[in-house]
Amino acid sequence: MTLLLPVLGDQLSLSLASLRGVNPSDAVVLMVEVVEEATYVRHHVQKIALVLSAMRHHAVALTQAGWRVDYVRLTDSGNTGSFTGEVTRAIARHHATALRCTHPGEWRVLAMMRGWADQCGIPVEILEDDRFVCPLPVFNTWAAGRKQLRMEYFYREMRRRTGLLMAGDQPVGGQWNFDADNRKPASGDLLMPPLRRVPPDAITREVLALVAERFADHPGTLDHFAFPVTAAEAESAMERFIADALPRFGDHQDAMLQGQPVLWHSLLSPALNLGLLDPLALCRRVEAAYHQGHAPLNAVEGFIRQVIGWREYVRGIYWRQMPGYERLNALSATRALPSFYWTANTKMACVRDAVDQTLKHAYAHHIQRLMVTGTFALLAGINPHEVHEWYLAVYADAFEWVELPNTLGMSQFADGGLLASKPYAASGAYIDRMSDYCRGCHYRVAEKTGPRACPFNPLYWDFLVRHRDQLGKNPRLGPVFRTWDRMAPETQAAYRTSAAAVLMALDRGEGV
Ligand code: FAD
Ligand code: DLZ
Ligand code: SF4
Repeated sequence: MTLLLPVLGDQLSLSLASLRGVNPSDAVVLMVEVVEEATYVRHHVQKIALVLSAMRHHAVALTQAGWRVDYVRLTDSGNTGSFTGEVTRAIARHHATALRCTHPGEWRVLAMMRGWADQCGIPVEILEDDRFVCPLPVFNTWAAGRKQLRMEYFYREMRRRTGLLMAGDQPVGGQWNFDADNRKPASGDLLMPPLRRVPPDAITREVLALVAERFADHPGTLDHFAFPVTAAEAESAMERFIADALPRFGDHQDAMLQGQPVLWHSLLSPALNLGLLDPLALCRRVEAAYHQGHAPLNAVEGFIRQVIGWREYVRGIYWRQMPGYERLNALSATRALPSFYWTANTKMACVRDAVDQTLKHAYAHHIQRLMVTGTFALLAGINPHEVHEWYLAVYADAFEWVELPNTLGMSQFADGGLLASKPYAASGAYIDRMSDYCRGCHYRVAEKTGPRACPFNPLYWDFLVRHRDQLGKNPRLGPVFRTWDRMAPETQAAYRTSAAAVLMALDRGEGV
């Protein structure tokens, strides 16, 4: 009997469910580099390099742990280019009698796996991916019968479930959430934490050369590649984050500064999503930093909430709502994604900086994704499916289970409010408050209308008025619509004319 154990590019954990309890002498681990996974959306070159390099390092680690690993490289002759093609070839190569898989991170791949039994004629077992804190049945039980699925209540369940920052059945510090302390802007004269870069080793350098050659027409540059590609490197990146940045993570979580891509963020999402870092172990380490007096509660609680709250919650939403979720477009947004999302060629300093660093680093922090590129797309009525494909392509940490609910639900309100209680719409004043972008911008954030007005300003009002039928009854937006109603008709008309000029420029491909 030979058991074939496919391990996908984001299943790089030695304790993966499908490997546990298996005798290595009865099994072959299959890892495949396939062109379909790099091209089903045009992934950023650094993302492809990250996955392939981490896979090659993981194959070494598995071999050292006693596993027989069949590793198919992108360049191997006969490589069919798809998971199904490579699984079929491997079954024949090893005379495999059964397949044992761990639940993948994408509906598309789950559908593929479910087809393998019929296509290949051997039994396929798909085990729950227990690298997450919340098993999917637990999420579904929590969600069942609730009208609104709000993250905050789910998060409290996860605090109780894990015991993180709990004193008995009460939250440490007497509050579940310290976000009110976490909205401070930052200034360039603050001492920044040092950049946590990992220099590429020989395996990564070989992959970088391969990706440069094979995927030259994909977005992004490879020059700044510096992601951890092994569990040991991820652990050391975690320790450096805790030492240097965690204490101020909370204070400046929403801040943005020109030319500063990371600030006090952890940059750990790629390692977490590939499986190089365990989310619960990371949170326990961060909690220990609080108990040791190294980091304040607002920082530690804020960080833990992102990981056991948001990260687990969006995964639950994804699997509960798929496959239909991907096609939702509650606001009927149809405009094409502007070309500057791929080039950074825009006069809007905020969008230019966010896209430019995305192309250079395959990374932008949450507020840049949500309130700069995301809010602009929302206000401009960009087709949410195109927005989704952009986020899935350009970020090193983008896997559909986490990217789709964040983009389609949180950022674009395309699920009509299942995930967010109101759209993340904002005028330029928000970006001005939280960043230094506006100082260096062609546009003037204080101008509300006219050719030099910050485009976010007229688009904000135009968006709300365009969607008044759907949003007018939202209690959180009542005061905003009342402000609009109190405006003089000429002011309202000026907003709408300025917004129309921006939208027309987008439609004509003239850029903004
Ligand atoms: P930190 O700010 O240091 O946060 C710590 C960790 O918390 C992150 O590493 C991440 O694992 C988790 N986290 C924080 N916010 C979220 C969130 N909203 N959802 C899930 N996990 C969260 N995150 C991804 O991992 N992959 C994606 O493809 C992705 N796409 C996004 C698309 C949009 C439109 C938006 C608004 C957010 C998206 N996020 C995504 C969430 C968040 O922006 C990133 O997790 C975060 O920026 C990663 O950087 P970091 O590791 O420095 O995070
Ligand atoms: C993203 C990605 C890329 C670029 N390449 C591969 C690959 O060659 N082999 C592989 O096993 N996985 C790759 N991945 C990750 C998969 O796309 C990911 O496992 C699925 O989308 C499920 O989340
Ligand atoms: Fe962005 Fe408007 Fe500020 Fe320019 S003025 S940086 S477009 S918010």
